[in-house]
Amino acid sequence: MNKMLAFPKDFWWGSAWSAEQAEGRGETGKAETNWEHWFKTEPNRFYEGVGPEITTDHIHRYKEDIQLLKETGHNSFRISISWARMFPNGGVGEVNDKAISFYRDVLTELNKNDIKPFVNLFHFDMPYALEEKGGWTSREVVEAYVTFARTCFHEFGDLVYHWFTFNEPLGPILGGYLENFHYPNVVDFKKGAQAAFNTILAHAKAIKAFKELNLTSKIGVILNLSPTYPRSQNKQDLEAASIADAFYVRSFLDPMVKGTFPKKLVDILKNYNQMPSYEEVDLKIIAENTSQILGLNYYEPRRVQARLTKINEQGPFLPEWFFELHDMPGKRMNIYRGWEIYEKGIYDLCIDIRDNYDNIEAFISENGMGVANETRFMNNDNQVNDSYRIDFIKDHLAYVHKAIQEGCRIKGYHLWTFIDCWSWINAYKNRYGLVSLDLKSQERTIKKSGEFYKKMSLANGFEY
Ligand code: BGP
Repeated sequence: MNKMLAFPKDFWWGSAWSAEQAEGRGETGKAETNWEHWFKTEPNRFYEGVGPEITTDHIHRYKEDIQLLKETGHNSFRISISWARMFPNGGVGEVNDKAISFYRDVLTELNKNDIKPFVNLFHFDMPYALEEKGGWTSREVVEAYVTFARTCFHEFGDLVYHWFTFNEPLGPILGGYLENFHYPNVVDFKKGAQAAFNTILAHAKAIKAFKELNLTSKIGVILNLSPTYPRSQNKQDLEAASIADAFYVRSFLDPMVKGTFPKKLVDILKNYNQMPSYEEVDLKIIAENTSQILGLNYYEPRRVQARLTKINEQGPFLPEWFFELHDMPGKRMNIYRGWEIYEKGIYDLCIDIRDNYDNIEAFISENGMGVANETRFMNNDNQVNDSYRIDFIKDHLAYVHKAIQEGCRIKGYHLWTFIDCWSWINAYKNRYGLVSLDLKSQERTIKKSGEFYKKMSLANGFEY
């Protein structure tokens, strides 16, 4: 028999998206972003040649959209603030009054509707002029980011519930400096390590600036943390998994939450001459300014085995010198996105945070299922009958519920995403929303999952 899974009082039911993926250019003035620039120079990299200018057009429709947030049961919602909109002169200089008005309007409207605004500062997009200066490898960019952050705290601090410095800081490092799915798309580990270090420093400096303002909200970071599973319990596989975990999980989690760097990772970087440059004072700033709240993005696990094939150590240094990904037979896939579906991963992740990170206050900040050609599942009323997404949400939430029962401080669940929105490189291929979007008419229609989400939020739980 089904039983009711009830969540703690005031649980945050919501979803997330980002400025570049949802807003559209609008008329406020905005610097060219790294993504806009990349699209201009290499449009063929983007699915069906669709770039970031074709969006959900939230900038013109935010009032209507906030009503849809209500209708889909949101009591909280994460947006990001566009750095390029706030500082249209290449990310520095005069702040843009029109951008301030736009974001203040959105945040006021959210509060008026009892939807707690969660605001993130960096979600992959930066003014292209700063990217040209070296992006995150440049100290100048770190300082420009801290000015951007301080300006946002100052202008919007009275309207924001919780702040986040970065969304998935690993993404731009992996994609930009190792794996070719993010600007500047080069293969250069050492540059990537420098960009990662500077990102961690920027996070700490933004927290320092935040604390100086004595706001009542909290500030933290949103990390994509795929739990790492070894193929077997043999020594070589365990060691391979532990190295992969150091590169991809502890690399940001440790410094951004604990203020320290994982020894295993530092030792490898030293041995292979891949250390970034830094000053002693940076380490002090990082140690003293850690996250007060942690967002957990979870999509799929990372399965790892010891290297079977020998690596050419003459080529550029790569984390994969030390492990291989393991293609586990029988794993369940979301074939559209090519990601494994493994619900228990979300539970293992929560337990890791409980046991190894002082049980810091946390929430699931992204989790979701991207599906191609969703119009296939439309009924006669143009409504997408996405029962697969409802099952996906329930199966993951059941594990979140179990983690909470076992003492994890998980305060909410945010789905990726609200209305189908543009995605990095994949454009509109995979749809994730609770609300579907007709790209031509811009018409929004609540999917079955949106109706379910409202019911679940009102009941503060669901039958399972
Ligand atoms: C996360 C990002 C989101 C979103 C999501 C879905 O990593 O924070 O911005 O895009 O993944 O991924 P994708 O759009 O690539 O399918």
